[in-house]
Amino acid sequence: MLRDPVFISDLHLCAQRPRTLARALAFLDETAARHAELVILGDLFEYWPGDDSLDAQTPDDDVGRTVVAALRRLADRGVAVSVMHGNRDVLLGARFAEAAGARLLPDPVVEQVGAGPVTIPTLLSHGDAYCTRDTAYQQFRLQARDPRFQAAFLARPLAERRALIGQARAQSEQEKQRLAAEIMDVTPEAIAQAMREAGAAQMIHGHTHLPGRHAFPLDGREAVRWVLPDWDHDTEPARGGSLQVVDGVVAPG
Ligand SMILES: [Mn+2]
Repeated sequence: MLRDPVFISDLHLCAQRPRTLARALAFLDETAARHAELVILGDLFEYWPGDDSLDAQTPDDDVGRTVVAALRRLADRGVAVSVMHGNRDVLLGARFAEAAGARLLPDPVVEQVGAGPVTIPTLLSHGDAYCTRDTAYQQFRLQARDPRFQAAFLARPLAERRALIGQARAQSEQEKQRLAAEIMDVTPEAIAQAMREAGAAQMIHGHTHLPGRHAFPLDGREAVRWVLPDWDHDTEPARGGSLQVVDGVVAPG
């Protein structure tokens, strides 16, 4: 049950985007005063090389510690903080969660979402699993989420992991330019199947950076899929934002 939640995703926080970080920290502070629950649906960080980065000294590690401390302050003020893995921070682990005072959410997960007596079963996901037309990415995704692969990766020295992630990020930037926009969006059939299996007529996800509300028929009733915006306050025009629940209905925050 998520009571009076606010949802965000795809902040891609890193030292290279100081204004986005500042905006995110201000948002977290405001959230404590306005909401009972904060739900982060993936890609809070631009990349996460492992929880041992909390002991390391690059500018990105400073960002990691700063954000963990901000989440911890929220938790200490009574806000329930939930974090789902994105494709970029799939290695957020138990130590991160404990330091941040957060619980890690599985992907996908169905939660009762509401802000009053009315709650609606809602499918929550980062969203990348439904971009099924990008078959090369789906293969990579399976590997990146395989516990044995993760253990082997985390056994490498931190500097080496950082370098490998840097290569993967550069490669994925190139891929994005090559692939048609349609391939990088979710597949409607994959969404319909996931919502049907979950018994949910409402869904919230991020990942695609295509914020919006999509209403469509699903087994004879109306289903609604909300897509969260990504955040970037270091380029013009600045973008970002959240979703909340007003009178039992999801609405832009
Ligand atoms: Mn993503």
